[in-house]
Amino acid sequence: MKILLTGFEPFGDLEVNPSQAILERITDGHTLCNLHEINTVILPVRFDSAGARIKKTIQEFKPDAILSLGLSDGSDSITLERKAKNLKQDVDVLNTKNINGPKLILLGRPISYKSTLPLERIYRSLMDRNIPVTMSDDAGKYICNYVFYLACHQIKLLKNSGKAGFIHVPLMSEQILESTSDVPSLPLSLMVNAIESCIEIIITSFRL
Ligand code: PCA
Repeated sequence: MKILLTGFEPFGDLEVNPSQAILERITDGHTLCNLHEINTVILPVRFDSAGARIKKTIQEFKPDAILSLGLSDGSDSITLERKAKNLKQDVDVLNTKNINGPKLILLGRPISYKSTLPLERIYRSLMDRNIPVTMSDDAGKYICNYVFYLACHQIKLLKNSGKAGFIHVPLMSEQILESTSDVPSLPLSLMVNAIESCIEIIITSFRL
């Protein structure tokens, strides 16, 4: 099975994006990577280049499933995104000033796409293992929602059985400074375990 995993480069004043750190650990030796064809892409946090890269990768690699990860700064749980909106808002991340009002991502396309990943099963599995997990209907209007929407759109064009979805992760405890220790975070190893089990559940969902 072909699985595309995507994460993001650091942005704003972040030195590490946990989505990238998690995926580097997974591709660094998990047995999943020997059993399946896994392609990991770390996307820039820019609408134009991230959009072009995700589209090209899906067209060339033709994945069966896409799992995209991104950081949700301030969150304290693994957040399973249920819905990608056809909306994007350019934001200057350094000044957090809106440059433009929201715009459609793709003209004449659905107002939203639903995640086609087995989110209920993933949710139950993480809950059973006491990993903080929530479901969300709002992936924002920034690059994460944009990549999520484009991935859902491209996989639909590619194959009917294809699945795509997005998971937001919190900051890693390892990157929290003592002076900001009240900022929510989760340990990297716990997030790596959580995402590995998400991938396993996605793979088995094709056999059901
Ligand atoms: N999080 C941002 C963009 C990149 C990332 O990791 C977002 O939630 O849109």
